[in-house]
Amino acid sequence: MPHQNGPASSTFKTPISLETYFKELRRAVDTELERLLPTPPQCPPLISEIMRYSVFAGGKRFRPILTLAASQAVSQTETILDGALRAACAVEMIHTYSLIHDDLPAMDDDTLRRGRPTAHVVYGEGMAILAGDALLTEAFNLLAQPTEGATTNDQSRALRALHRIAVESGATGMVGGQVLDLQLTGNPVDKSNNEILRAMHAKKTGALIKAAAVAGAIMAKANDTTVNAIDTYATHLGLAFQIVDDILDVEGASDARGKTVGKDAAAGKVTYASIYGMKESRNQATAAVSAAQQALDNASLGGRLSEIANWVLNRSK
Ligand code: GRG
Repeated sequence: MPHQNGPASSTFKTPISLETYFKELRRAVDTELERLLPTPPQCPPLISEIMRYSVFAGGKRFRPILTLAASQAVSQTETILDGALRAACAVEMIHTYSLIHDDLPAMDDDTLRRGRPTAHVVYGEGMAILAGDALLTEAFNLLAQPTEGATTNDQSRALRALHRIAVESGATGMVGGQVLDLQLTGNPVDKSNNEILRAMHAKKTGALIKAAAVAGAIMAKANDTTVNAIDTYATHLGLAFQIVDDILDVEGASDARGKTVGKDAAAGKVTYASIYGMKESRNQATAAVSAAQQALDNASLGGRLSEIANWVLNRSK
């Protein structure tokens, strides 16, 4: 898969399986994250170690893969654009920070994440909080800093992507969703009140997934109509991702998922599974994926985005 700076120019290659495609993109993201994460002597060795401990613990890299796939769908090539790769890494840093903080005793109090003891278990709460803070800040540094050879247009696209990522990550997005989650825990809503459940999930999980896809589209020079189509696709995709996550928390296995399963019910969490049951939850996930596919069809967007939507529905971890 070519990896280049500047406008995309490569042509389609022999199709590879989705699994191989994921593997290749994961490798590209991991290599870039390794290169970009701060190292001593620029920062204390310990913060560099904790950031790497959590980032390289073996996540699926779903969000950065989505960023790259969205940029490829827009550019109509399988080229990995440097700008899209930077946005992909920024999104993964924010996602990892959110997991570190979510696992803290003050929040979900989890001891297992990505198959490893959580950061606060290994390094203590203070250091885990700081590693999360550092990842969040580094994500913003990544897209705000001027890159070699970048034009004014490249920089203004990076700023637009950064703005969108900020809106979807903060109080109006993921942080807001986490607030609703904490407020709702132990105060279950019922079916008649499902708007609250939807709003919580749209913000807590959906917002960053949406930002991931939209940032990829922006970095590939999508026009506003295409950005809106990707936005609609990713909104439905984020909902499906969360519903399936709720299902897997009931049906999945801890070793496959690399995190404690069954915790939602034990903690009195409001989930799709607890309100609708498994069958109706699965129906709703299927409907959300169909709506995501429809958004792609309406905008004649090809590439891997449709396969990714099907993967979300059928994933087991
Ligand atoms: C602390 C501000 C703040 C937000 C936390 C991410 C999050 C918000 C909470 C995590 C709780 C949770 C299980 C949410 C369900 C969806 C989700 C984000 C799952 C984890 O994402 P994956 O499955 O994880 O992509 P990997 O490890 O593969 O990257």
